Amino acid sequence: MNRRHFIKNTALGTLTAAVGTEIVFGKMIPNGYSLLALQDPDPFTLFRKDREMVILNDKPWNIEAKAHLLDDKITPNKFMFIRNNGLIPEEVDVASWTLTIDGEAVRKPKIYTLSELKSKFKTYTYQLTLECGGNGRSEFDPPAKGNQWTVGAVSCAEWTGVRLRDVLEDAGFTEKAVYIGYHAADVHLSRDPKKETISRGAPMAKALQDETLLAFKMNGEDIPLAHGYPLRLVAGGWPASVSGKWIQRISIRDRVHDGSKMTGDSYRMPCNPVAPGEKVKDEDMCIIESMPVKSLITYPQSGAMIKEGRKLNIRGHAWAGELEVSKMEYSIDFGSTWQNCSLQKPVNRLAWQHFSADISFPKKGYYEVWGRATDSNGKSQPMLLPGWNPKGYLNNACHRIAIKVT
Ligand SMILES: Nc1nc2c(c(=O)[nH]1)N[C@H]1C(S)=C(S)[C@@H](COP(=O)(O)O)O[C@H]1N2
Ligand SMILES: [Mo]
Repeated sequence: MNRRHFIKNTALGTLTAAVGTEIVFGKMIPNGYSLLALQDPDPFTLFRKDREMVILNDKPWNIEAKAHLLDDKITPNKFMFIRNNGLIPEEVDVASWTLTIDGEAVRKPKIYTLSELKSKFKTYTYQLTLECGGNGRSEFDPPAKGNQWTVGAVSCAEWTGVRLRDVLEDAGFTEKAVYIGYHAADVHLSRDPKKETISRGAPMAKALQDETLLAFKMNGEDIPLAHGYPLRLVAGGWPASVSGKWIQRISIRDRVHDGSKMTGDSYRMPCNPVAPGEKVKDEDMCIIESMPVKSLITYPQSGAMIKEGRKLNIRGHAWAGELEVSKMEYSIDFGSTWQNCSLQKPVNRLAWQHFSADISFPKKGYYEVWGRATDSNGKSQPMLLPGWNPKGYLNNACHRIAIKVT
């Protein structure tokens, strides 16, 4: 056999260094072969995700759920989507982790250790809905660049932490305070330490809400690394990009925060509707704040079959950004007529609400069940698609499942 098919000594040296011990039959490694020890571990094991979760991207990691996986009232880690813009911090040292409060409008910059945060301030627990602004992007035409989320970039976990308000008030801020901006420990894809992956924020009014947390627990345990361990912002009801993970610093700004992904097309929508594909001027783009009303049928799974004469019990969740969902309906005739579902109140503000209904079908055949939520201002989900926008944000179209009555 031609020896060029085997790896060269220099390459073997590099591999040995990477593995950290002698590769005993290293000379026999076929050229181009990648050693198992140097491959990324499988993401389902690495992040403790269910194997039905869908990997949209591995650099950076972006993983979404399917509708039927989101059936739990409180989303467990294994079904929680991951949305990363950069690389997960590699070494998190909890003992030396600090949170700095600074910015133009802080009275006096202050640094807290994690244990100070936990002991100095009262702890609160809320269920909070986090939906990526790009959830549903895959349906827009012309298509928008970015992760092609279908319906699964939403979660409602139980978050425990201290109120951001209590920390900001402890540091103190002046009347100049307009906005907060976060700074996090994740690494830019280029690995350039001068580049910030994402640094977003929210107006003071949102930062000071009771439910805006600096969280250190998710569902009663340490936050999983991929979801922001050891400290993350959780601002329910707003695009989840406001909920910074791996938080190290929060700046109290005297202007609208201008960090990475606050400007241009990022998390911004045309202030007024535009035609599909139209170019939108920078000054005509507005920052996304409260997310629009939306719902998801989480049971049964699309494609389910039911015997003629039996009732189908459907269930799912509905949410409406800062608002409450006041009505949940379903249709089995492509939106011609609508019937009410029963709808629960949220356990706390900004938590999703659970709905259910028992559906009768008139005869054998193919049906679609469409779900439509209406918020407390009377706004309903659009049946098909909402307005096109350059980055494919805020697709809150009715969720639909296929049913066969046999
Ligand atoms: N530091 C940091 N925080 C971040 C992000 C990120 O890439 N880095 N992504 C944001 C976006 S766009 C979303 S949708 C949510 C996703 O949160 P999750 O991965 O815990 O579901 O985190 C937000 N916080
Ligand atoms: Mo996002």
